[in-house]
Amino acid sequence: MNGKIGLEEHFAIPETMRDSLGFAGPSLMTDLGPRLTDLHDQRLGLMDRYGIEVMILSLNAPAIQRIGDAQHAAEIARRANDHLASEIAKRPDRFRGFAALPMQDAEAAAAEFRRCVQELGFVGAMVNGYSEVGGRDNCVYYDGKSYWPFWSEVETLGVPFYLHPREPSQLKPYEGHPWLIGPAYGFAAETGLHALRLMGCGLFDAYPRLTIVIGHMGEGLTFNLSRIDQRISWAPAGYPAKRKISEYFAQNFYLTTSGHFRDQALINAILEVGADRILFSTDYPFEDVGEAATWFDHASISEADRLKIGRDNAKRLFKL
Ligand code: GRE
Ligand code: ZN
Repeated sequence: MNGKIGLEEHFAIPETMRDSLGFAGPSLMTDLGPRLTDLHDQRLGLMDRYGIEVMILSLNAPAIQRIGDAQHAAEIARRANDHLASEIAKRPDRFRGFAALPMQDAEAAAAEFRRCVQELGFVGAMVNGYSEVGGRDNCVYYDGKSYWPFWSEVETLGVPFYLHPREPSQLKPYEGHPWLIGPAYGFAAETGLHALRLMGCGLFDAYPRLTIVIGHMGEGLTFNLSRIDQRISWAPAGYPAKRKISEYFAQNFYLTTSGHFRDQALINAILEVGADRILFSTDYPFEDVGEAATWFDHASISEADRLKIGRDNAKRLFKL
């Protein structure tokens, strides 16, 4: 399929490059750096070859979210966003941008998001999970009340917020099993939990027009929605939100195919949330564009759904 749009597609700046190395496979390590910084050479070539018209670019992970000092986080986020804007300006027909946000300070994050949308023309934000505020022993999630004014601003801006994975905040359960921590499992467990916190705290009752995007075919949530809905009714301390998790998931969330190239998983997602809420992505350069695109182009779904997931949903959601 030609004309695909991808939206979990990463780049790095020198200040954030090393963040990605710990989780990349050995075959990636040697040229991950150049692949993260290059936009116009190898990356554009792969896009041409595999029918990707536009990539919405985002900073690598955890990057800004790992910086304990809020002011430093704001400074690096601004640098990354300005760099991205200047690169997009060279090929506005092929690249768009997601803002990196210094979530360590909710007010600064809202201000940077506004600047990125209104002045740099970005089409949303991508945030890499919880933020370390002051250090690793203070990992902050965004369902907290201090973030609600931030979410109000996001709703007003009217653009999506992509919640991207990072390693789990609590590593004790992974002790002795470091293979579980990264993209194999820990990323999805961490990100799925964060998404559930946002849904269950009532955030979408207060801001019903918020749009959250999650990657990796929904970080495991589509498979579990039904059981979560059923058993929340047993929660001894009650459940603070007004509606079922599956209702928020259907109305406030989109998911992408990033890094999860499997018909069975895609068809499960289509059955749970419908093809209108799923968007193609690769997760370049951690994943192979050719593998992602070749799988998607031949996945056992209808051609109508392929067009929606590959292109039309993104065009509508990001007003491209
Ligand atoms: C990702 O962006 O999802 C990612 C990383 C590092 C390793 C694997 C991976 O940031 O999928
Ligand atoms: Zn990613």
